[in-house]
Amino acid sequence: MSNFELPKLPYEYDALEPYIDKQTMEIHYTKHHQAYVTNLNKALEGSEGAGKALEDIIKNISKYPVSVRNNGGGHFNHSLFWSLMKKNGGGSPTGDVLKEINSSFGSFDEFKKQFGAAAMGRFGSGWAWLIVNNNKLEITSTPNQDNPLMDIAEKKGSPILAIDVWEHAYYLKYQNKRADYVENWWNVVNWDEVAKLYSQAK
Ligand code: MN3
Repeated sequence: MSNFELPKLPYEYDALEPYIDKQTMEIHYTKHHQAYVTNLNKALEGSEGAGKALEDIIKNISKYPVSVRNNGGGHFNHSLFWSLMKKNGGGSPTGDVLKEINSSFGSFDEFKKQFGAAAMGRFGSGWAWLIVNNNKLEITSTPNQDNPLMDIAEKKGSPILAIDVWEHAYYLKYQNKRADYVENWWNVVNWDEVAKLYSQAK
């Protein structure tokens, strides 16, 4: 019996205003993320994967049906995404993360440009990622609810930063203007969480 649950949102629905509006946040969390959780549990019911840890399922996703890939990815990605944002977030990373961004991409501004380009370049629905791969930082993007931990990923690594570029993540406030959403999103990034994930991944 699989009983994955919606994790508690670490802030109020309006905490990321004005960059991410309350209504988008509430629908994204209570409807979209909840549906991934519900459908993941359904997809795993009575199967060999029932009872396994989510990360274990994700890392071996090629062995599972597409419903587990889509909904397991959706649950994993959104759980991570919520933690990567916070009220009064934004600014610049510090310490090891900043050092590594500077040495990998030249500067924080250049990193933002390349990460933004990955977010903009993902056609249709998907995600852009900053990952640690063999101790090095890399930017990648995935379609749908795939992620870089999946064994089917083009570029694999441990994600330490992610942006959801599905239209449901921004359409109510930004309509077709994904670039404005991506630009504003930097104001809510939780760099403390990125630093924590980085220290665990390297
Ligand atoms: Mn989403």
